[in-house]
Amino acid sequence: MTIAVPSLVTLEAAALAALAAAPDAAGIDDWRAMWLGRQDGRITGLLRSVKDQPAPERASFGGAANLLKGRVEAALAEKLGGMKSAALRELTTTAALDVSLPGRPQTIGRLHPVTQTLRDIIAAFGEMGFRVAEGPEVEWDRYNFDAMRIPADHPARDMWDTIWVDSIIGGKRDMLLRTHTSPNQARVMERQAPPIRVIVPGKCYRQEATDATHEWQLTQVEGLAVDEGVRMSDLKGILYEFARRMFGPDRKIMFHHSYFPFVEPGVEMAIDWPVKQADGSTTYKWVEILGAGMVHPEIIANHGHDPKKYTGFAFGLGVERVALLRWGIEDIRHFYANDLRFLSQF
Ligand code: FA5
Repeated sequence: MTIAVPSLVTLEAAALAALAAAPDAAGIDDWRAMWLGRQDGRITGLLRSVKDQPAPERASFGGAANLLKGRVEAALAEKLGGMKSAALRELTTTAALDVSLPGRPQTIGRLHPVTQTLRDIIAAFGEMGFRVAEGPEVEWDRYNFDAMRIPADHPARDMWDTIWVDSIIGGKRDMLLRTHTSPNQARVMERQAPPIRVIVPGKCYRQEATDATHEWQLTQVEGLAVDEGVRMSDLKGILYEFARRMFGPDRKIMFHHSYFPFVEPGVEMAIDWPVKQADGSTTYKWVEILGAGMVHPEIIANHGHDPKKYTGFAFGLGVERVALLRWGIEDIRHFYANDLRFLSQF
């Protein structure tokens, strides 16, 4: 069979017209079988007939037939693409699933503001040469109180009323949730000879009524430095440098005398606390952030070191109070209320 070039043009026009008329996917399948089917497809047949052409025309005929097939296949691909986007458009306008709706964003967690503050405190003292030590949250009475010069009948125990663990030895309650990190002064001095320069961060617990600056659970950072020639001025210098790093150079600091049985002399440090009022104004108040002082010589001696040779300072810093002051928060109780609207601001 020989087919003249004008017949090729007619054939192509017929194929394209039939393709354009195919209404849907099933129509396209029928079209494909009729024109490109392996067995009886008309274009397939056309290509098969190349070999039957007279030798001089065979090459040009084959080339024309292949080009025709290529154009028809391109038209098919275009038609299929058009149908796909039409189907998608239809889906986005009529289906219940709105595929144009953005996906749910993944929420990324962050560090709790008290953890952020604790890390900054550790970094500040780390740069001043303090290494980190740890001690137990459930503590023996003898470390929490006795080692700190607070015997059973001492009125200072009232300041640190606490939560006792149900353990009684020799008719006496002997284990508690520690009220402060100070027992670690004794624990560190027992283990290590001077020079000592450590901080001990950790949770503490107190059975007390809560208010804007008091929680029943709190985080403290104990500081302890023991060496030859350690003086009160060293303590003051370290604490002023800490406050400068934490709050910047412009915050006001107050240092005043205080009493703790385990130091002599004892002091407290307070920082000005700006709190925004409902009318837009700001009020300032002093908020105590730490107790401190020179380690009592008796405690140095009781834990294996010569108090004539060594002196030391210690401090106990409240981490939630530092966080409160740093961001101007009006109530310490927000930190543990587990309200993400508050916590995600930091
Ligand atoms: C003590 O706990 C002493 N151990 C501190 C100390 C250490 C003194 C070494 C001398 C030498 P105080 O009870 O004042 O002291 O607590 C220390 C700090 O913990 C306070 O300044 C405050 O910042 C924080 N703090 C105390 N009680 C609470 C509370 N209920 N809620 C939040 N923070 C508190």
